[in-house]
Amino acid sequence: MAATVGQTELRARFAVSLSTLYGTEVPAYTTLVEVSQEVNADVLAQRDDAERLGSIERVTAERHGAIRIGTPRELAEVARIFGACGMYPTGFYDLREATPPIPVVSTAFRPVDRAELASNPFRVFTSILVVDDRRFFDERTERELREFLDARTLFPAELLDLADRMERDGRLDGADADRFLALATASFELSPEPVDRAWYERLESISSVAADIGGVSSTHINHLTPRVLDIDELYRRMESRGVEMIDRIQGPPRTADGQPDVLLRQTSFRALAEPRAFREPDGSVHESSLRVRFGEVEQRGVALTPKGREAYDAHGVAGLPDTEEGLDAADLAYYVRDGGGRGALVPIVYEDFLPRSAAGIFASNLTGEGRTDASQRAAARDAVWLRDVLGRELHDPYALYEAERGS
Ligand code: OOG
Ligand code: NI
Repeated sequence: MAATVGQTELRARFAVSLSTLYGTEVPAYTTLVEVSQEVNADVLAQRDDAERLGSIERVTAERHGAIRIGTPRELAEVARIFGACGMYPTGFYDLREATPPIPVVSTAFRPVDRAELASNPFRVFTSILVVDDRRFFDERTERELREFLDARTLFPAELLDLADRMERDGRLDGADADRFLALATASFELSPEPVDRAWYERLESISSVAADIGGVSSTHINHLTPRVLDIDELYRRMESRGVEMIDRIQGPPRTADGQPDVLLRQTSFRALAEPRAFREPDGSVHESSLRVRFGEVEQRGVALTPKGREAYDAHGVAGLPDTEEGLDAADLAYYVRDGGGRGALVPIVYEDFLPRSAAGIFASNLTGEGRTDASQRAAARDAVWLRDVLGRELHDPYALYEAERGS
């Protein structure tokens, strides 16, 4: 019998395949991965507790990607492709509430079981444009956006069929798995198709994220993010290699030695100018460039309970005790008791995203402030809307952490 491929292996290979693609498209990403691995090797050599928040195998393979899409149909298709890889929609983020506001709502596709996360935690932050939000788009722009988006096909039928078979059977034979990976990876490649300049610029004057989604006829990975065990050290080493980083690390500040890391810290290098073809109003095609895609890196800490998160949102880390025992005793962070005895605690790593940091990541790479009219009507979007569009369960991150803690 020919070897078959299961969902865990497919997910791991998908992460590698996208990483290889992105490295050829955005070479500075490869530098980021190399420097992350150097930092991780150094931390592993220096600190006994280096693997407390995940094995070095997990952390070395760990990536998250970000994609941006336009319609409910596209979102439902993406859910099938990621579903084939054992990645399920988790969490609802409304970036329209951010400063500056971004006309998208988002979820993250990721494994939800601890064993699957340990094998390969690949996750993809996925944003969908809210075309009917009048604060961004007037009636005419909404209509034109819908027309443009409805006319495009992001994912070939063959890919979606393979995805459905994988989800149904839990396995694909080797050749089908190869085909799935080739088609899925190609779907997220930057397209050489010329961009209609007038249309793109019209959207860009409203929001550069809207232009990145609705101004082009395909989707692409916006960034890919390795995980690092010391993000401050990573930041210094990237700058000393001459890679210009955004001016800060998003999320909680660095903690003192021995103090627990919480949630998620992230930083990125600035979007680079990439050559893109543009079609001018007179029909001629010219090579120009766009700054849209970048590289990001992250350091993960313990997941906070709703109560811990409330304290963090109100007062930052100053609102939290500075020991694991303190966090656990006040039920502010998630730990499981180590079966090995003596009541030792094992932290449950934060597997999700932070809307404020996400907004910062979006904002740091916008080409302009954009234009909104706060007096106009917002479009209703919430977790229930998202679940209905997905046609599948939308996982609640807190429920997953609670279940794992066994409380
Ligand atoms: C997504 C930004 C959010 C993160 O790590 O918080 C994100 C995007 O730029 O499309 O990836
Ligand atoms: Ni990201």
